[in-house]
Amino acid sequence: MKRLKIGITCYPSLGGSGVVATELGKILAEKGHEIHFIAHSMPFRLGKFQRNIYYHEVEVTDYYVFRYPPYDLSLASKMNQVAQRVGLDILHVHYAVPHAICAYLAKEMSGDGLKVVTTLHGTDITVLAQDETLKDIIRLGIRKSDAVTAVSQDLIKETRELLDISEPIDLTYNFVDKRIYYPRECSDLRREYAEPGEKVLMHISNFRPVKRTSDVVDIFAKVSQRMPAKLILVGEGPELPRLQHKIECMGLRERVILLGKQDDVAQVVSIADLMLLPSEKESFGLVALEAMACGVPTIGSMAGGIPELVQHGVTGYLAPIGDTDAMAAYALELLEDRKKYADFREACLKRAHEEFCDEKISAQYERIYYRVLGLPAEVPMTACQA
Ligand code: GMT
Repeated sequence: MKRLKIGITCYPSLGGSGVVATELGKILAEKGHEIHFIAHSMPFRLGKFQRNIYYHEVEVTDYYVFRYPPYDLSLASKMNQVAQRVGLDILHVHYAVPHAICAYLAKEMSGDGLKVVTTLHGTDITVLAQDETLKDIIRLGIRKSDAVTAVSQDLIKETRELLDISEPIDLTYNFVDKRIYYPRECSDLRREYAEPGEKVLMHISNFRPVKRTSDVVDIFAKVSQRMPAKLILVGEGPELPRLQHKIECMGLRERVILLGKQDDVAQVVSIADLMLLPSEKESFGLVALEAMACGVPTIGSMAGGIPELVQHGVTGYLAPIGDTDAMAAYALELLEDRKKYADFREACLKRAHEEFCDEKISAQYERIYYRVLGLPAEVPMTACQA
């Protein structure tokens, strides 16, 4: 099979999409492909040196006539330079705007040999495609890509509805590396945050309004009225100050722990009994998958692609958006029944490690690359072994 040269562009410091793009690049590099990250800063999950991985920083040209220095043009130019210099086969961009448009420009500059794959992650469609000023350019980016993938069936459906797109869109779910995401031994760490007998509920996000973090606190308050519990909040974002005020007002300060941003999510998640994800919009919910892979069930909303990941009554429970009474009742049901909790935990591990493992999903991406290049793809269908 031909070893590919793949350029990857993502938002290097942004949650789920940046994580998926970076982890995919690392896995493809392990498989022998040559990976070139092209971004304004080093993707935060890239970590230490790895064979077959290169990083190209985009520098923005400032000039006195520019009111807004044009990052998008600098990115397109850098993509073109890298493509020509190393002979890229594929530019795989994560997020439609501006990355798909920049890739289109780079392809126009470097020639048709360069193929563009665009992965839609969520708010590039569910929020930005609702904006009339951006709709046409997002549609152009999608139409000019050689292949488009989306991280859930729900996102595919929404893309078609919002943008009137009929071209094929491949489904490529988020994935976890099971060498990293498995139940870690964490009793010492857990003791630092919770007394023996206390349950630990957790929420991880960028605290944007779509995450409905106020619901997280309401669910927790209802649970902690019935059993000793702690809430651990991981991440930072615009809603956090308001949330802290709410926590104070509800007299929950002693029961809520704010960990801020954390890199080693697998370690942190392993101390939780339940993950809470009551989002308004969520194209997939990578954090619920990461929790699942560590044996932690999710209680969440039926938003977007969450039901494609969390099987109601098997690996977690889902309720309508905003129904915090139902979510709290489900949390209590699971936490009060040891046998049921153990069954859910086992189902979580099996599903995450078998259905959403890195080997399986990275092979799907490879097949898409070979397809757009018109090359035979002998990538095995699935190689996951729990
Ligand atoms: O959830 C976020 O706000 C971060 C966001 C992002 O753009 O990185 O995550 C989106 O992409 C992830 C990876 O595909 C998905 O797992 C998240 O569900 C999705 N977030 C939303 O749809 C809100």
